[in-house]
Amino acid sequence: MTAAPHLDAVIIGAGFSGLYQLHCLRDRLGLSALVLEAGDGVGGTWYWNRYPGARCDSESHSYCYTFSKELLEEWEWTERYPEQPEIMRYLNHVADRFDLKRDIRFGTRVTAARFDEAANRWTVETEAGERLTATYLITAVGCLSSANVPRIPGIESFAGEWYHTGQWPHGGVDFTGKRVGQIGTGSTGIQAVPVIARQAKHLTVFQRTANYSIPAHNAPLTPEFKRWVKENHPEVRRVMHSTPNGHPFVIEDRSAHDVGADEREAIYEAAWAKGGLQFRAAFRDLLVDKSANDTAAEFLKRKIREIVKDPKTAALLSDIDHPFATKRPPIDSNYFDAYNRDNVALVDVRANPIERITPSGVVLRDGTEHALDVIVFATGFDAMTGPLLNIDITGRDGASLRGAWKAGPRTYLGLQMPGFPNLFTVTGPGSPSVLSNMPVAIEQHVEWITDCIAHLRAEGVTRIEPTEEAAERWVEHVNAAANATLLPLAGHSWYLGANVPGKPRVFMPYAGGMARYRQICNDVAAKGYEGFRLEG
Ligand code: NA7
Repeated sequence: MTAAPHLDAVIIGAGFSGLYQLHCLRDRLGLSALVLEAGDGVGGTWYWNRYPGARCDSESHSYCYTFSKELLEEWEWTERYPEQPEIMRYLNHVADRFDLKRDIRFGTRVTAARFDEAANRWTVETEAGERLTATYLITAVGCLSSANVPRIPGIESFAGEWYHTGQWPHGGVDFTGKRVGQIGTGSTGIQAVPVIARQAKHLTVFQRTANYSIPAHNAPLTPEFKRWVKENHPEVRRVMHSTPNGHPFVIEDRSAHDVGADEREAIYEAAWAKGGLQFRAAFRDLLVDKSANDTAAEFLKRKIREIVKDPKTAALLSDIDHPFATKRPPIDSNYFDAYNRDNVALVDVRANPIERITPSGVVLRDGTEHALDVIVFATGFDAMTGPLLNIDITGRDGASLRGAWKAGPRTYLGLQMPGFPNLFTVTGPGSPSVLSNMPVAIEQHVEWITDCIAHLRAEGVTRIEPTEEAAERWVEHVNAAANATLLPLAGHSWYLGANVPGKPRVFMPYAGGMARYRQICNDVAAKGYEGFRLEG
């Protein structure tokens, strides 16, 4: 038997994280590195999420890499929020510009990874049965890449077509003349509804949890703005690095209680008119003080009632059971307006859940049947842990990651796990990840991992893994950071794993803020990788 090919590093995933990680390890450190990617192209989450209306909620000038001045200067976004095809063009441009594709193996799904203690290396196995070994294994698998299709009885009997938004057919779906049912009203569902409604004969939206949404006010970028971005990218980057969410705007340093009712209303109106995630930054205490949050929640619920003409539909859409922004706040392009169309109907599946799917449609608990030609599952993801646990990862002493995370993810800094030496997770659970503008979180992780590996090699260290105590303390800190906010009040959010039956309820992302997190990671490195055990 010939020995498995050996590399310094294997990276799993060719999205934002994997591409930059490859560039850093190969072109900065001179290591041999290979990316294994299940898709047939780069893009990660964006490669798969091709549903109608798929668009990023971060503003385009902040949804990009900042490591290369030349890249910042040559790339030009067209709209305020980049649409999926434009993000794909961007990532392909990056991959080509830095000549990354020659070290990416597409169509290659990693199924298992095992740490070989004697050889001090990882053996990675692919679906095709191929084996590779690597000194460092870096997962760049994304946080929202494992589609959650609810197990509704009878789904296999459905005579029409059904699709999950995160596994959308590359050729698109033609809804013309079709009766479409969409399950789910998260960020994805809210983007898809108006677009599907324009094409379908009829759209029925099955809503379990009503959601807030802020208008995106998407529009082409003006030449003046594009020029401003090019001239000011160091400043844009500085702001993104200074804020808790990694966005290019600062959170106003005022409480919702510092101003009178009229002034507060005017502030919310201005934020609504501006649109986007920036609404959340109108006051500093919206995510920590329930009564402050109530003022925003009331404003947004009122807006829904003003937009939606049918009072029953408006009441259902505005009957929101969680504080504003405690679930990921969607932003939209005419979502609520879509319910004013004659061909769109809203069905409450909180009071009357979906019981089964038949060959001809969806049946609710009370026996009501909705005849459908197409079902769209905008039902989200087995977030953060799902993509990692889909790989059968075995660390030291034969311990599996699935076993180690039985009660929920345990990491140190969201970067490493005790018992899994030389395995790094980009934007893993316990890091700011989904609470941050992703490219900011990704660049920080990739750069930290790269510096760490450079340090290990310079010092002749062959193994790095966190101590149990460091992971324990970090998990406590992640919990404390979440509990200092209102975020845990949304008991059914995917941040808590509550959207997947049987998944442990643990608040997964680090809510202490990206800027603070960056400082913690820098301090850990400056103190000789405090909390990690370095051997060799
Ligand atoms: P989300 O935010 O998890 O939304 C999923 C939606 O699907 C949400 O409304 C769920 O209701 C609903 N859902 C899930 N399962 C069911 C069943 N069985 N029946 C009815 N409704 C169901 O996923 P998205 O894709 O929208 O967004 C994910 C992230 O991508 C987003 O936050 C951005 O960061 C980008 P629930 O609220 O659980 O009651």
